[in-house]
Amino acid sequence: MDLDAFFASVEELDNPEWKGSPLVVGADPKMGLGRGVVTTANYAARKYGIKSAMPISEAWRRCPTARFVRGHYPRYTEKSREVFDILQEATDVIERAGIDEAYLDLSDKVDTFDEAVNLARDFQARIEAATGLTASFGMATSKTVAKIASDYRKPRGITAVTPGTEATFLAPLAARRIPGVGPKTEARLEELGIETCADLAALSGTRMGELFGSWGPRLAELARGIDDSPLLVAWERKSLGNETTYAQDVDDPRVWESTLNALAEESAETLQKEGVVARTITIKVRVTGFETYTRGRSLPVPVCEKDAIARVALDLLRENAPDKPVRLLGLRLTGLAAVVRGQSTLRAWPADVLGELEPWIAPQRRVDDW
Ligand code: TTP
Ligand code: MG
Repeated sequence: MDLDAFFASVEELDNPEWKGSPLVVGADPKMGLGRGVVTTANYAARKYGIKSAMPISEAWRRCPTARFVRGHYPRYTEKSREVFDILQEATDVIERAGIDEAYLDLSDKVDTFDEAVNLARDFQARIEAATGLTASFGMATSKTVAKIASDYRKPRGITAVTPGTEATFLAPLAARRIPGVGPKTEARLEELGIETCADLAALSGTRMGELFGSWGPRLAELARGIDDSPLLVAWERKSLGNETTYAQDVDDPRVWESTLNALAEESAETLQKEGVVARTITIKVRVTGFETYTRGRSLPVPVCEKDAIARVALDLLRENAPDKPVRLLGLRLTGLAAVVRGQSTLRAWPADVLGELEPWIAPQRRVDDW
């Protein structure tokens, strides 16, 4: 499930007189001189080619008469929760994949794809009646294909990709639609003249490895609709982590780094023992004089490997390098999810994919509930 033009739809809901005319949620366009980007746009604004992540100045040039509004995030969170409550009534095997998207495992609820389509219609009606928002659904045998299918006929779309037809469904679609393909891979695809999933699927695993490194063979499988990644459902614990206090304040960055590495290793061990993955990584730094700050980053793909956790932690530390000796370093993981019905073990995502998927999540924010 993925909600249609989510933030813009909430704005229309709260301001019914805006409905149907172009609406852009994002930075202030300042008559075309504004900086910042489009967060999302309603479907009327998309007719002008306005889309998420486009510079706000370009959106303004494309449609100066559009209504431009700043986002109201607490309200979006509230509406998101209302939608998830409805989905939760039907199944508890549900992965919350973002503020407006979720994966539901319906294997125990339906026997055929026809029944799944009926269930999706039912969900759509209940969501719209209860929240005033519209949603699109994709049904398939895997998360990747279901996600692409949910986007296939928006808004209010329902698309079922029956077993065995995955590769045929994907074949004509743009390769960049594959979840995990970010700006870096997209540029590489363009360079190589690869446009569709069929183009990608035609390449051998070996060739894909040569072209895209460790992510290549996986990308080729995804392009054929092969994906055994399991659902990740919320875990009972909210966070885990640990911290180290130095006997004497330390001003050597190499020591800080080895501390964070050790903390990452401990956390990774716990995660793996419990079969859990984490989406958000936060570091805590206390410098001489007890001044303390935390910095966190959310990843688009939850992780459980030591290297991935350490890499984010070290990046956060380097970007916020302490200017005084350090008394304490901590590492905390939140957004914890358990792997359901292990169809497979979790795949280790290559570091370049983790890095490249990051952009739209605000790269830095304070995490207050350490
Ligand atoms: P999406 O589901 O990608 O977009 P959408 O719901 O607005 O439109 P669609 O009908 O195509 O699904 O993202 C959900 C919300 O997340 C979106 O309303 C705004 C926010 N968002 C960002 O903040 N930055 C981004 O780059 C994107 C793509 C979305
Ligand atoms: Mg959406």
